[in-house]
Amino acid sequence: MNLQGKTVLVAGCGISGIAAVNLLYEKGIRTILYDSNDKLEAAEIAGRLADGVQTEILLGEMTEGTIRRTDVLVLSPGIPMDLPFVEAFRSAGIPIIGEIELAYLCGKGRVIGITGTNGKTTTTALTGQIMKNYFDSVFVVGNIGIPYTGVAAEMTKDTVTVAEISSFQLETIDSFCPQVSAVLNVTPDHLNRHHTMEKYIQAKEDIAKNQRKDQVCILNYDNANTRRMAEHIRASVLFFSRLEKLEQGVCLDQEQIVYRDNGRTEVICPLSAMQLVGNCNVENVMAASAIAVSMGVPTEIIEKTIREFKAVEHRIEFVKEVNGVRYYNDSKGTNPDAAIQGIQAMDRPTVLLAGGYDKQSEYDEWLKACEGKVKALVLIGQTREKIQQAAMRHRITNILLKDTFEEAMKECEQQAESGDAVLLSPACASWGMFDNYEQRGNLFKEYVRGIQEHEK
Ligand code: UMA
Repeated sequence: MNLQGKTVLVAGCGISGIAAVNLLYEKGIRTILYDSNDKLEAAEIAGRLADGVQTEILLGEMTEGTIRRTDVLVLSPGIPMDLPFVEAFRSAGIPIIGEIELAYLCGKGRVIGITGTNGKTTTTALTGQIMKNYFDSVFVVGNIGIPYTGVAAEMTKDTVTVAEISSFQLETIDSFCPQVSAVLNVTPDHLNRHHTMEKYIQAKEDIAKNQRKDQVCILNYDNANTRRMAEHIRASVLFFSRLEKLEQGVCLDQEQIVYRDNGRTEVICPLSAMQLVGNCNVENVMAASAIAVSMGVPTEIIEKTIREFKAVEHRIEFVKEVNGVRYYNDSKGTNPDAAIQGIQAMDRPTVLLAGGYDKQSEYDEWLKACEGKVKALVLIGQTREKIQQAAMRHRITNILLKDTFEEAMKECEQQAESGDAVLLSPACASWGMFDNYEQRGNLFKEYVRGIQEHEK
């Protein structure tokens, strides 16, 4: 798609939209920056653009006139494709792409695209670190919190870009074609946005839709949804499995992560050398290893990076022990499946702080994993009553509903005794009470760091 001489409307004034406008301006392309939230201040938005960048800023209702002036619509990931204003652009025959597609069109070099319901951020961060330890020019971008468009202009043909890509972002790709793609797992999430599980799985599978035979797609053999994808994908599939010994792929052999290639076994790393904990992280490390092997990175570099790599922020992150209580921040546990991993990683009675924005998730599996381990369940946000109802079916009786995060934290502190854990693992998105999960996790950590030791 050639954007020269066109007018591009960038929808969404979050970090993606701002980065997209900066990139387009640098390329000499006229932009309109639009946000449906009319409470935003145009001057404040302009202040977030790079120095000297000029754009028209429009807020509130979309008008016919603006649609007529637009040649291409670039959507931020948080904007669903089925909103009436997006429909209006589609009916007018205006091409719609996402911020990832725009960055891909403007960027250079080889791309690694990583998606999946859970583990994306850890796998992307670890893969990025492995690449940085081997290649000279590496960017780590995408859903991890760094807009891809923000760095696309700096790329060269030798650059390796490691991109974490959400299902939201995959809805609006067109020609995006990674050298290596990975789908880590697919379990129910974001069903309010994608409406059905089939559509959600399809969005994830689309990461590989443009890949050719000489490119690679890494899939999780242990997850039925991702294993099935191998039947439709054109790229060469490389599986990883924590549960099965594969003939071809990355798997476990005598407590070691190994790469097996037609009967030849190459040891990548002993499990005991990993600093990351939990089965979910064994899978993330396997996926990153499979990606690295596919990119031609030597095993020694992969092993060294795995040994040195620590947990990413907000993912079962140990914060502090105070008054004998261990506090863990798993704010990135934004869906029930991720939150199952959070509770499974606890080895002591746990006060669990959960609840938030309603993504129409089902909570039973997660609450089943909480049975016998959660001594108090403190709930906040839009989903608190729904979770309370479900929790009662799972013999969780000590349930406390709180209006604010601060009140919830006070309650957690009171409920926990020496030898317990307090875990923030909400099973829900943060929206409604916070801007994002990072803000929620940072507030948790701030509160915990302020808790005083009792007099002994
Ligand atoms: N907006 C509209 N109309 C709408 C909806 C939103 O105008 O109907 C506007 C909002 O008023 C706001 C802007 O869009 O001003 C926000 O855009 P955005 O929601 O796309 O957020 P960004 O700040 O651009 O951040 C996005 C991703 N956010 C979402 O997918 C919701 C970030 O992922 C990502 O890190 C960033 O791009 C860089 O690529 C966050 C996320 O929560 C971490 N992702 C979900 C997840 O991980 O589960 C998918």
